Amino acid sequence: MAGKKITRREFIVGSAIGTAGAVTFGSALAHAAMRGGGGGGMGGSGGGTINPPPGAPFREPLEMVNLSSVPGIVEVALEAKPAQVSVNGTTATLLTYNGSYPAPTIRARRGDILRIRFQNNLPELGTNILGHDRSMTNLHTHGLHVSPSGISDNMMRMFAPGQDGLYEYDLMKQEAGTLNFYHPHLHGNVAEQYWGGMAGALVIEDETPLLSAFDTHTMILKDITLSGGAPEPYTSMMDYMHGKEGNTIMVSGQVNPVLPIRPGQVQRWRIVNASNARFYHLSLEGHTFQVIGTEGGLLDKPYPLSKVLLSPGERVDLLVKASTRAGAYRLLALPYARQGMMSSPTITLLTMQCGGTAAKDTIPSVINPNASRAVMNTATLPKRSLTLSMGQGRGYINGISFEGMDHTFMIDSALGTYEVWEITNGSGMDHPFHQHVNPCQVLSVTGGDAGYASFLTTAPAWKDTVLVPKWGKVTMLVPVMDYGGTAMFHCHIIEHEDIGMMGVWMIGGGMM
Ligand SMILES: [Cu+2]
Repeated sequence: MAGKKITRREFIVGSAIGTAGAVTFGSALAHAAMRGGGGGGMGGSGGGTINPPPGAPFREPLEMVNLSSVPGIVEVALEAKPAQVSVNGTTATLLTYNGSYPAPTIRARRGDILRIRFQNNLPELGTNILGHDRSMTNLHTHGLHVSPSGISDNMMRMFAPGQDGLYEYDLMKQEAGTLNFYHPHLHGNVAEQYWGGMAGALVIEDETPLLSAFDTHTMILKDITLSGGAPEPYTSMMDYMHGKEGNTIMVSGQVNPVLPIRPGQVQRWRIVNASNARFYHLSLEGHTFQVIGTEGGLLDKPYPLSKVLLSPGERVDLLVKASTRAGAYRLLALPYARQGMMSSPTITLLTMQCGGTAAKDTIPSVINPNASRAVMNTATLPKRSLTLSMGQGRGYINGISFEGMDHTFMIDSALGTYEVWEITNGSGMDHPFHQHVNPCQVLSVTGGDAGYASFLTTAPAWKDTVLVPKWGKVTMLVPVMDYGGTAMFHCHIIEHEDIGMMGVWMIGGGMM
């Protein structure tokens, strides 16, 4: 068991693009104007449809090569650089890690030391419209319960073009069986680098063989709009206020890939929303998802859900048991209004092609017997109130727009304690709230999608990114465990982080 969880349990009382059929539109504002257009076949409930024809067979993201032969050490070389990539058949120069899109998947185990030899080979790119240098970068291992200090997950580091350095993460207390990811995290230019392609999966392997028999797929949901053979540039503050949504919507770099499955077969799908601002209200035609894990670990049992809402930064681990009836079933993103009344289109993300010899797989009834909801008297815990808001081209937490360590809302937390954070959304758009280092459990959700709220307030789900609905509120139980240092919390609509919807978390006094 992870030390993190043992510590928690001391407190636990009970257990409780461009293809034919694809529709092109520029900004979120355009969604409202688009009614019933597109490749058709489905009537979207307000936002139209994006229904490209089935594409090539689904391909897993590339795997990162482990350069270490020493047991217990995973060492990889990670290079940020521009590279020519085929985006749905169109060659474009994207910002990449190691030249691939999406970036290669890093795999490690709990207890490993993960070393990332990092090299910034981005060219000089000048200054963006927020006044930040586009060429500087750094690295965040999103979801890892590791130190935020030194050469670990330290957001204070930065790399100029040509600079290199070592990141090293002690995975001693990291939960097993988790899908995390990595991406840049340098305030003011993250949105452009992330939009341009810099994101990859970071898997901490399971510790039991329970799920190893199931075919497992890593699905990275990412969208982009190309312009002149490059990612469409950020040209106005509206790009930052709305967050960019692309007209080419991909699963692990492919538009509507075809995933074979046998009738009755069970597959494990691990899905990360690595899009800047697009939400995915997932649904699989003719099937129910069996949700078995969230960001912070595997759940006690499968939770049957017909729809899974995944906001930017969130991940879900699920089992799909194919119908006994052969045929094509589409993985869809259903219409969802993340701001105001404007619904997104219905989007075909992937086609599950069911056929061949029938399988007799069964969904396990127990997944992780150690998973439980933390139950404690929250009334006695320190309470933090955070209000997210937008205005004048900036994002705010408690009225302060992050500009640097000397201009930010700050939380000082004692190490080895629990806190209750109440996050209020004082704006008419949804904000996915992400805190580094320590995953939380959701105590209550006011507003937004009822299914999302009921799942997260009943399942023993650990979360590092939680959707705070427009004009709504989320309260969460936050363990402050194992690692002191200076960490961050922010909106994971990446543009909102860049315009200041971020704060600093001083844990145990903080450290640089
Ligand atoms: Cu936001």
